[in-house]
Amino acid sequence: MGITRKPKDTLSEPMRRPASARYGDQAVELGAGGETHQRAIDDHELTTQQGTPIADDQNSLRAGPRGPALLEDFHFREKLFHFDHERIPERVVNARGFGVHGFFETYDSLADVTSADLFQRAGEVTPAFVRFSTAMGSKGSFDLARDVRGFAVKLYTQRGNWDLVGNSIPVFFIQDPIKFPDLVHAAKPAPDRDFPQAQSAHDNFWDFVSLMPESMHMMLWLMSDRGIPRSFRFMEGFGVHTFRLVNQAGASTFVKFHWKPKLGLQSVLWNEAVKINGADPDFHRRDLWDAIEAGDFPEWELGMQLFGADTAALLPFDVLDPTKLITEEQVPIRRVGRLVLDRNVKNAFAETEQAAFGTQNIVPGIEFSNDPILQGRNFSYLDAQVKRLGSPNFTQLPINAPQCPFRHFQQDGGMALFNPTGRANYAPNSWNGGRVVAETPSGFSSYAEDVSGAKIRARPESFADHYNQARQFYRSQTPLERQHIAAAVVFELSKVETQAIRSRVVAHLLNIDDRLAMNVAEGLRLDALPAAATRVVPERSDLPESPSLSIIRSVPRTFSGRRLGVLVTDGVDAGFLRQLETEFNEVGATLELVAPAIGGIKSEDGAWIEARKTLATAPSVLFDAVALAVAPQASKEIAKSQLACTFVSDAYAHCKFIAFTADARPLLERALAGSPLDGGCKQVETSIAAAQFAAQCAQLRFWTREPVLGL
Ligand code: HDE
Repeated sequence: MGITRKPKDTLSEPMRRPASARYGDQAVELGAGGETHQRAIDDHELTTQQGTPIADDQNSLRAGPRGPALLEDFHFREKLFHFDHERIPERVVNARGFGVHGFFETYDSLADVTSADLFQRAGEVTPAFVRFSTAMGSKGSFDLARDVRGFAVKLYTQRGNWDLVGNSIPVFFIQDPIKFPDLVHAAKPAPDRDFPQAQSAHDNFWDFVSLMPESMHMMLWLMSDRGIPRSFRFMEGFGVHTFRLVNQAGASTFVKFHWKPKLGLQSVLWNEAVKINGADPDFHRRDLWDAIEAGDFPEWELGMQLFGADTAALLPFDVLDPTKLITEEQVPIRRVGRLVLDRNVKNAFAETEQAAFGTQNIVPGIEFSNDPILQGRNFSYLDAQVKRLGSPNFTQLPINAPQCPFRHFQQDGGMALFNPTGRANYAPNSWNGGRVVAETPSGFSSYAEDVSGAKIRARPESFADHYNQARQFYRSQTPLERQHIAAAVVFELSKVETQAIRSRVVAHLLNIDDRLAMNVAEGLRLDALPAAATRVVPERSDLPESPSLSIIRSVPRTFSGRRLGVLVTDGVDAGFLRQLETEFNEVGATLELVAPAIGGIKSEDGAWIEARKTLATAPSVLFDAVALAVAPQASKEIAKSQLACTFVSDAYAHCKFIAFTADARPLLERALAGSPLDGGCKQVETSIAAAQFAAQCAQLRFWTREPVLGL
């Protein structure tokens, strides 16, 4: 037997320990082991979940300071128990989301087409909650994935909650909901290796879509710049499906919903997206959070494409087919109101994570069409919420509860907060002196559409055209945008390991556009073009280009809401910085100083200027345009900085407008390694030049540079 040594409970020679400490700006008390204690002031006592005040939140209860834990420590047990249950399942799709509050304001009464209460009175204001998301990535993935963005809007109307659970792309991959699990399985990480995360650039995704030609149209949208928006604030939203509006008289009008951003459309370049994901994986959510905190509230207009059954019959595609859109030229968009997002959440879990959207949440005056995907979704969302939130009472959570009166006899279940009071929990009943909770004629009643048919599993023949609208989309793009699409397909397929899948995709592209197919085939170095995929519906030549499908053709010509990144050095002219700021604030943009170190810089006149960003934390991919405010004494030094060079060369490669002071020339020369200072680069030293530069930035990108770069 060895000798056991009794552990010492106290140090043999006690040290005199201070009872309090100062850590920078914070004064704290110290415990026997040197641990931090803070004391509650006023009514800020820490309590258990049961409300019992707590004296020590730093040490669990033990038998002696170095002894084992004691079972009766209810405070410790409660903390760990609750912590162990903090996570709920993330959404099976659209897991990574960002929610904000706002309101919807109706422009004019739409009583002619719908009895929906929120559209009856001009100026009516309806509270709103919006959750933006990526579709495929996990909750912890990055914002700049190439993906469709979810655009889910909950409108708390006076006649119930209306959820318009839309996307940033107006068409969908599949035509029948029975394929949704397959689509999502194929797009998510492969089951054996559990990668890649938040990416469509892998074999399974392209294998699936290349066997499902109905997905070609949305695939092109995804490969276009629409798949990598610059910010939630600069993207459109779409209800995707055809819905139905019904007025007081019971007349029906079909409708497609659109959200049009007031700041216009803007996307990033793929090379930029890849770098943003590293520099700031939260780029989109931070952008929206910052804009709202700064009082720069983003707005969208709600647009409606309204059409009757007669028009629907004349359109080139079946309006029930969610892989097709109706161009704005075919059915104009009527702008009916505005959505303003003006309040960040106070708690992301309580509001954003617990927000439960559902396509089935509609209000009297708005109804479904028979779009099979919409019908399938109506079935799916309730299940998804119960799985995530754990109880059918998720509708009682503040973020989900209606803001109008609601009465029903659903009762009990986990976490029931508002069970019916009184004796009646069924209908009909005769309690309450005859003032019973009962039906109302103005309540929701389904549009009495004539429906009949054999019980079959069949796809309508009118859904069989898989290529013509994809071509219309492609042909509506500018040459640069077409090139971006080809480059994106080449990128994605270059990550596909199976040659047969790559070639299969090209076989489909041949049915969309020969030039596109050839460019992709060349980009992949296919040794021979495959035969075009079999097509069921012949090519048609009567689908004109639709300019509104292109981002560049509908560029907003404003720098409002955008950000200028200003690289600053010691010795910079503070007056010049003020000029720049004035000019950019004038056009509604913000300016961010990027210094060599976080503390800031000393200006020419000796004044200290604080910087919130450094060259290491804020590469130029985080800005829409850049300025190089280099002082004479820093000219040589900054040109030696690799970070500064990348700041400049990236901005140049991403076709951004670049303003610079004369002393930034050595930096430009080194960074651009012989590339010319083109029309997108402007020497700026005076207020006039600053104003001109701000005006030039309204073009958002100096696109003429891109072909020269030969990316
Ligand atoms: Fe969804 N979808 N979806 N979806 N979807 C979900 O609901 C589903 C579809 C969309 O911010 C889930 O709460 C099926 C189209 C958004 O919380 C789930 C089908 C469009 C969001 C579900 C579709 C969408 C979801 C997962 C094919 C654009 C996020 C968790 C029949 C018009 C909402 C959840 C939020 C979320 C099912 C197709 C948009 C599983 C079965 C088309 C924006 O219920």
